[in-house]
Amino acid sequence: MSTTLNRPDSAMQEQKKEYLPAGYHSGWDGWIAENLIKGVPRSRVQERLCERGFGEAFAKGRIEKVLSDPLTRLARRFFLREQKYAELLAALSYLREGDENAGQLETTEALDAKDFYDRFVLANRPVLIKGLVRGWPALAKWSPDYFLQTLGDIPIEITDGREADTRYEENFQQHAARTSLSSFVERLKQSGPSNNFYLCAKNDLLGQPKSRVLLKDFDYPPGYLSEAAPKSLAGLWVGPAGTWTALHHDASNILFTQVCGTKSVRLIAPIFLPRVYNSRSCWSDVDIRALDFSQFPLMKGVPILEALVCPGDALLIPTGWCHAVESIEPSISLSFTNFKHDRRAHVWRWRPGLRGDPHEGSSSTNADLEL
Ligand SMILES: O=C(O)CCC(=O)C(=O)O
Repeated sequence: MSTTLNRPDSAMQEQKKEYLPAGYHSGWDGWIAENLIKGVPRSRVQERLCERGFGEAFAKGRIEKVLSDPLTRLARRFFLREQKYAELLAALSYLREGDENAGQLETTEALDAKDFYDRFVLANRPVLIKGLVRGWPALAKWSPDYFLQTLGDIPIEITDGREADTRYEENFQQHAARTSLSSFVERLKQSGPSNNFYLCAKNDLLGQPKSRVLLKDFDYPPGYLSEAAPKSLAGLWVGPAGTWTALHHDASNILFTQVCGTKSVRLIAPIFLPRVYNSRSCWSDVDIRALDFSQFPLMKGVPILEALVCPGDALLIPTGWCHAVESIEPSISLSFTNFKHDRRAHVWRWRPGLRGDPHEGSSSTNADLEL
């Protein structure tokens, strides 16, 4: 039997050459889809096609064809939903902009765990708690040399070659580099201010068996964090002055503590997310150190809070708050996400998994679309 006879009718039909009028190229299909997805009435789209010299029947048919594509319908549904939330956040952000306290970071010398949760964590407000962890032995003991003496010359993973790549944060995997603790320590000693290499929280140094000894040098501030979480899950950051973690948001609350050196943390509330050009995953396109309003006009008026986090200080970076972190001095920090309340109250996801199977006879996009 020949393969041609085996081929289903639909496949044979797909092979038929489609009639397209002169001047109609594939870009027009994309143009139709984009307009329909954004909610332009189909009559307006048809009108424009006719103005461009395409016949009415052809224009109508082409719009139907694009509309019947499940991807167009799916994109329209997502676009409308996103538009709604983005508009709401933008409106709230302009309200907040008018609040004269919006740029003020609350700083306190003492805060008990109840107030920490009631006034800040649950209110999604950042707070700098001066000296919260000043009693940690780590403050007196830790330095790159101390790590080397204590752990020996173990293999570690750092990020390297960051200065040659403006997207070093997203391209994290490409910058992950194996090295030895002794080389890293030597490099830190030789280095002036640099953003080229950095031992970032994903390094798992504290997870290594030899590092157990370091875990004795810090404790969770009483009542602040869940004791059920092993201390080895804390994020360890070690780098020279000049490291720069670009503006991004995380998907949980963070208690950010400073062991050595000073860091500057800039913070932007989550309602400003539609105005920070968060075009890639959790990253913003904006360089908050050198704001360019001609390139990023929506940033005008966005309140930016700034915290100088010194050894012994702790900063609550509440969930969803964008932040950018600069080391003013050679620095060691620890960050924690094991908050005491229900994870649903602060851990969120923006990359959903595979959706459930479709029901027979349904299209994945047959929801209430008003097209
Ligand atoms: O300390 C840094 O460089 C970055 C810290 C940070 O962004 C975080 O803990 O989410």
